[in-house]
Amino acid sequence: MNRTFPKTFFWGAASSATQAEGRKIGDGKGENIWDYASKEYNHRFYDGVTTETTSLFYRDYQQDIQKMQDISFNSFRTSLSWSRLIPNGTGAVNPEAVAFYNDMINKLIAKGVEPFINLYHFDIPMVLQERGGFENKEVIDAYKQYAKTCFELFGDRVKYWFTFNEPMIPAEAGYLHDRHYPYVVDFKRAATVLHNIILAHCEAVAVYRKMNLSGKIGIIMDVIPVYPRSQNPADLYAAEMADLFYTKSVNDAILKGKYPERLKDVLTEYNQVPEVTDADLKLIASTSIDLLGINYYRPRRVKAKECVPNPQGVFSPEWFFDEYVMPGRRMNTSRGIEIYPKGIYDIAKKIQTEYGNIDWFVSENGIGIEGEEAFIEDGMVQDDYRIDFLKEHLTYLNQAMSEGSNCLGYHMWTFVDCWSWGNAYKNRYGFYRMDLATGAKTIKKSGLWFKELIENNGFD
Ligand code: BGP
Repeated sequence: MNRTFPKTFFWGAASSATQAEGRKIGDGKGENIWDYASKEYNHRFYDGVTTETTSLFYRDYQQDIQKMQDISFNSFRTSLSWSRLIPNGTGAVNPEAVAFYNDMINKLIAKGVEPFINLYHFDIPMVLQERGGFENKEVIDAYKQYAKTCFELFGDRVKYWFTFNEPMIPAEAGYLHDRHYPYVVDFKRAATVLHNIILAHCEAVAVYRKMNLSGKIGIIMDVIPVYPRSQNPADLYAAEMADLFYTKSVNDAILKGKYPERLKDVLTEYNQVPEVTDADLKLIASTSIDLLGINYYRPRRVKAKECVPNPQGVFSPEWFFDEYVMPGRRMNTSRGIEIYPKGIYDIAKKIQTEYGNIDWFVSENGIGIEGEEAFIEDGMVQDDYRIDFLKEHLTYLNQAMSEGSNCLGYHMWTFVDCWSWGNAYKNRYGFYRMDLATGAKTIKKSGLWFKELIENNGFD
């Protein structure tokens, strides 16, 4: 084997409740913003496909967990659905949800698949969104109670907990870029949501620490490494700003316990500082995590802003930089993003040099492809492009590890093709193909390759 990994390395895939579970009549699940928005704003969703069309994990989880064992996973990340567990956001717990998650966790452990459990994957209960969502500080308390309930119910068996998936996204996509419900476009409100999500993370970590459970707790971040077009000061400034707003803001708060001074300066200059109290800053400063998940899909190529933004318009990080597609780069045309395997190495190095070389793992990485049915031969998707994608990224990851990066595992997005927030089932990501008409789940060539990789703990 040219590339080998430590014996304890976690191999598996990631998924999330809303994207995979689906519902059953009478299962007691409450509505979350996606159930609501995909119905009420149906035109915004690809082909109008709602959260009702999923890969049916709620129904099939026992067979699905068997499938994980079939391809030798030793770990799997998914999220708990807040609106399934506590349908009104606060208060009574749904017994069917408790039974389901208990059995899911027990079955995973029985099959040798370590459950990595995330508490929140973009899916706030609708009743709490109606009370202002994460703009309202009371929701932090509701989240804290929800986290406590989860730790009490499952903390004896779950050893790897995550408070949020991609904390930036609900703020950015929901309050600035008009992609997620409630479709607001207002920087200060977005910053408030992000700040409150960070506080909710800190509160959940504090609850977990207080309970003296034996596991680890962390958070999952989306990191888009930024590359300037040139070393010219204007391009470098653009890159600095893109990184500051979209990555450093959250990373520093979570991993260094404070927001970057530079961010404060810029926001003060533009009168965009959200309300932040001394108690908030103290809480952030006193919180530390055990394990970091990193979702990596693409780089951000950045150049100096070409047009001066309208000062009357909505303030945005995009006032400071333009993104561009670098000529000659390999693109995933289904998603319109560059494929840049070295990005994973650059992230690992940054964690090593700037963030104390904390234990981390790749919590998502993958390639979404439109029209995968065209690659079916002999009943199997021949996804050699996915195998190449995996090999290239794992090669860079392996190199970073050989240089001292504390990476503990790799989870591909995703296990079975699942529903996506933006494109429903257009782009397929899974090791297993989901046939939406029949509900059949069939392994792809990449799934077989991954099994071999896990069994050899490496590849050539
Ligand atoms: C990540 C999300 C996942 C998943 C993935 C694929 O950012 O955490 O939930 O959706 O992106 O992206 P998309 O669904 O947009 O193709």
